[in-house]
Amino acid sequence: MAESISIGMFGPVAVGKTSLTVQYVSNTFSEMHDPTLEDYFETSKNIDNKVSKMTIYDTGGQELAYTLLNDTIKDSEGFLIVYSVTDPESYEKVKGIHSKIKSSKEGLKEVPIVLVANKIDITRMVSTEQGQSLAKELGCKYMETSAKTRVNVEQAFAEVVKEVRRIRIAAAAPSSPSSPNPSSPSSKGKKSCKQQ
Ligand SMILES: Nc1nc2c(ncn2[C@@H]2O[C@H](COP(=O)(O)OP(=O)(O)O)[C@@H](O)[C@H]2O)c(=O)[nH]1
Ligand SMILES: [Mg+2]
Repeated sequence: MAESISIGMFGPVAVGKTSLTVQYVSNTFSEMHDPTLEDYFETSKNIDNKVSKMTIYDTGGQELAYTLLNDTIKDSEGFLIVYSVTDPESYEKVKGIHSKIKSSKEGLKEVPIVLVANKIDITRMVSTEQGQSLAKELGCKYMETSAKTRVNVEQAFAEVVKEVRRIRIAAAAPSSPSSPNPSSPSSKGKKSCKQQ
């Protein structure tokens, strides 16, 4: 039976959120940029031999319109936080976006989040090491992509689906043997989204 997963695309403006989504869903790329475009996309993908019916919410140019972002955060189970390796300012904004998502999902032990460094087909101003260390600090998976050449686009979305699955299983079996503390299900403390 197919599973349903909703994914939110977050990140500053012009980093490639729409391009990654459109490349993933329709195998196309456009040089055109409409910063206000806001939409959701539906697709079915086979990931690790299991079909996932995905709804992908693409956030637009309303970086500061937090009520709108809040609604999308609530509707999403997994998240891609995207920055551009050509734009150090976008890298600097990741932490704020991450904490916004985490605080909206405060009741959850873990949140499936993948940090995505996009536009690796052009000259870099943010290194792989910077990306990896930020992902480690935030407790997220890390992927480097190009929405233009399709490098790692499938993999980035597959990674968040795998995180959603892992965390669903962990939440359904709170007292599994891998859990070091049997009383942990009742603890309401905030945890990082993924222990590396
Ligand atoms: N070279 C290159 N350009 C990209 C890439 N991803 C997006 N772009 C371009 O960057 C601009 C902004 O992309 P868009 O997807 O609209 O960004 P958004 O505001 O985050 O949704 C557009 O002109 C895209 O064509 C990429 O991986 N490589
Ligand atoms: Mg967009």
